[in-house]
Amino acid sequence: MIKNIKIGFLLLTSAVLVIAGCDKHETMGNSICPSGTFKVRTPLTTSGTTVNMQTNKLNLKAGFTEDVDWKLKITGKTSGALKTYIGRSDSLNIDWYGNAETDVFFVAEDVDVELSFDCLKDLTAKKTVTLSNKPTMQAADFGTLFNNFDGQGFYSITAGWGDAVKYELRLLDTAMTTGASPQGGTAKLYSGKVRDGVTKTWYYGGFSVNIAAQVDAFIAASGVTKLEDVYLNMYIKGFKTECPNTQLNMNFTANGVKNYNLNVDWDGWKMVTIKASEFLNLIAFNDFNDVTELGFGLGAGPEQNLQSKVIIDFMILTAYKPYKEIQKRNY
Ligand SMILES: [Ca+2]
Repeated sequence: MIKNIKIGFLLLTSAVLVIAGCDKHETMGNSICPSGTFKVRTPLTTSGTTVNMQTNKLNLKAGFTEDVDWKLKITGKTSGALKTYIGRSDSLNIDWYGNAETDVFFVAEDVDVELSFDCLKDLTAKKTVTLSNKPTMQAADFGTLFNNFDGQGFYSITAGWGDAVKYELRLLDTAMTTGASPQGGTAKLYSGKVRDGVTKTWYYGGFSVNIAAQVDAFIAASGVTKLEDVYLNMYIKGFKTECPNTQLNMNFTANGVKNYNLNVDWDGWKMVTIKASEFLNLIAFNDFNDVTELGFGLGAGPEQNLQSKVIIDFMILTAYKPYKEIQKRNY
């Protein structure tokens, strides 16, 4: 943590220096480029050439003879996922847990690790590391995962769905070869379509998932129970063009039910984050500890329709901040 603060301070310092360095007509203060005697004291090293990112982190180290502006870039050769660290110091020692700064996540793949310096292009160093498994420590570290539909997490439907006489209903795992979730692999499809093809409707059906164990795990890890500190994050794929007016209802059940209606008025994947306190209460409850179920309802809104469809993936609870903000941490 101290290291992160230090890196943050160094970044700020470098930003000021970079701004100062933009004036080409005058030299103000010290140059950001290292001196002529600058050398790489310890070349870039990785903690392994093959790392199981389900059980391990990747450590990256290098040392220099003086403070220098450096950039360390990790690129997934298959996924295209990216993580960048920048700093100004005379050494670096980074533990990477596999998180990405992009919407695309790292998978089991080779990654390029590239260390470069602003003023010294010829000193760029590159290593390739094989991730023998898709990184998963990030999920545990960043929040409590309900499910990614790829074998991690927990998802048990306790009740419901809809009227199969009136509606053609689908609730299934879908392994997507094209247009896959940013989180990858399999995702969960919910769709409903009126069978007579003409009678528009408000609602196709709903069901609940028992999340008592995840709520316990989340509270044990974060200590958070206030609804305003709890964030529900998930990737949702919208089909605005194919199924306009799709509405997804989400609800938390404790000793009452709180609802959130989301109009899925976009095409493609998007990460949606909703604070638990933004769920409206039918019967008030204020302690997240009491929550036992997460429900989903598939309906229409703001107008009735003939067909609704969403695909969801990577439902994760986070404390204090949305997942996207936490994901940017300097791990
Ligand atoms: Ca998935």
